[in-house]
Amino acid sequence: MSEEIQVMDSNTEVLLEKGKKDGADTIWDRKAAMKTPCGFGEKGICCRICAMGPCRISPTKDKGAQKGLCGATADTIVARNFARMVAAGTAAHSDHARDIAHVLYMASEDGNYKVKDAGKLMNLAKEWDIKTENRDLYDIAHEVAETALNEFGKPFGTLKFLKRAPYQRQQVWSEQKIEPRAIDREVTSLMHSTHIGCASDPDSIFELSMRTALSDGWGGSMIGTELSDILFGTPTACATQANLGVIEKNMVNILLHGHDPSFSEMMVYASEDPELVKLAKENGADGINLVGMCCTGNEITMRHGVRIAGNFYQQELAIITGAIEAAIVDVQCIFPALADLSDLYHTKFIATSPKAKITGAEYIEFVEEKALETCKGIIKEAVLNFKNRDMENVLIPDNKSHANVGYSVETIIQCLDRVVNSYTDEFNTVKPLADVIWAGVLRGAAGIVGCNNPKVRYDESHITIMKELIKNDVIVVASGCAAQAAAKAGLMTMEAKELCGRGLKEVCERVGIPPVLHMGSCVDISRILDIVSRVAKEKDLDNRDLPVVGAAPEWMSEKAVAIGTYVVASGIDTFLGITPQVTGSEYFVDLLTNRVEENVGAKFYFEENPTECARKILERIEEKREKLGI
Ligand code: WCC
Ligand code: FE2
Repeated sequence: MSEEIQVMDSNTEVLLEKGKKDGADTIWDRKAAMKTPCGFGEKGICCRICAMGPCRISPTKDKGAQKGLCGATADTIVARNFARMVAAGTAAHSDHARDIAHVLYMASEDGNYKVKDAGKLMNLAKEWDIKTENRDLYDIAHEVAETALNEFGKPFGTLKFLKRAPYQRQQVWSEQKIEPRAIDREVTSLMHSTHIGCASDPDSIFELSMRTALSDGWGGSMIGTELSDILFGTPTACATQANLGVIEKNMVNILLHGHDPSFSEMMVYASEDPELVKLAKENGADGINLVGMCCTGNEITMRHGVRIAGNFYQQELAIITGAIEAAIVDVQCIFPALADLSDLYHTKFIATSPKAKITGAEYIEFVEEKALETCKGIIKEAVLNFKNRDMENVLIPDNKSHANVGYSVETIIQCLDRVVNSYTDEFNTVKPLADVIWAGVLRGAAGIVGCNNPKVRYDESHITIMKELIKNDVIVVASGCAAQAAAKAGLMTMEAKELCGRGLKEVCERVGIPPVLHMGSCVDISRILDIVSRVAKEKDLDNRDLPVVGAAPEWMSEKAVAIGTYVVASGIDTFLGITPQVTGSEYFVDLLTNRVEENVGAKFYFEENPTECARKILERIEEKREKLGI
């Protein structure tokens, strides 16, 4: 397998070489041009919240400025900067979810958007006390959508999904006063508290950050996942392929990159339109090849098996192949650099969201009311662009791996049902999973998520940690760009069981699953919260008691800061492979990596060395097992 990583690397090298020849400017060039990052920013001690500054706190104690003009210390400034990352991350996930809720609100029997998973809709309606008997399916859908939309701004009460957590966890939240109320309220409130002259107590700022982050994990993200499943179908196990080799030489290649499945789903349908396929053939191509990147890639591979071109760091490399007719994006994780890069090739770079207009990109607004029509128009542009491709300047690496994806909680439970002893056990529960963990066949579970970050070698931290864990009988669930790293490295195949310890290997064989399970996009980390909570409830325990961890080995985005914070606040230790910009305050570092455990039963670990990180994860898992006496 390590050979595979090297092959992946050589692909990257080859494309970078080509890029250089073509005059491309990539993230690696820009990183080199950036030289040493700003030391104050890196430590989180630059404050530009008001216009008296920017104020920079001297990193050396007793020398230079120790306070900003208002008197804010490094502890306050670091905490506020961290909090504002949480607020932005929560806003991004949740605003995505709000759009999905609006789409569910407009769904109809004869419209572009329909309810695909009526069972899931009914379950959610019941959970939310919405009447279902003798009611039209779409009436119910609309009321569910409206209820979800109210979660963003309701004036009273706390978020509905909090009740999905084990009651012990709900108690922790209540005691700590971090139960999130309405989602928008938490984001707004945190922005208010971190305004000049408001909160300065770092402990309090972090508590408020946890409350806001929880409104992401158990609010926005969970709404995003649930409603997407209702609209587009709950993912089921399916086969796909991953890596740049999925780009096809003789096809119209359309790269879909971004996040919102109401857009990408419609693109999948539109790409199957016989008229457009015919047009592609008339233009000399063999057909239309849709490939995905980042979370959009995850959404459409989970539900349709659409192949994954790559993860975050590969967005430029895909265009450098010279074989992408159109790179189409909506929101989040899109390099503005793609505009200039596309200009070097025939690639059309098309932005579609009013929330993310991009300088230099063509703009075709995606309007949900005319979803299919808009998508067909966009695909037509791509098809007509095929003739402009310079065939001489195409380089598609052939590397691609097989992967089995689509492991929603429902699908995992279905797989587990295969091993249920029907005389003694119940179907449709996570009990078999809890049982194998308790028996020690599996030592525990790890959720490995997040981005790529040029501070470390792409995908290497993800893969090193995953391989080390599965070797030691820790099952891995993955989402986001970490999941795509696993897919590319072949860790999502059935054959990957050969890399596992004896226990996990047996589980993979008997349950028929790969050792690393693709659970979806970044908002789908809510699925991970869901399954962990189900296991905890099965054993009448809190999440904090379970031998499970979260890890974001190569994270970079504000969304990841929100995620890490809600995972910790949910009672699950979180290992960060990139140290966040907080080291300017020893006090705040100690809070995140130590003291917070007293309050919520979990903490952050910062560990940049992946082998060491895996070792610490295993150690922590064993510690939890020991406490449980298992
Ligand atoms: Ni989620 Fe990170 Fe990928 Fe973007 S798509 S790059 S936040 S992991
Ligand atoms: Fe994402």
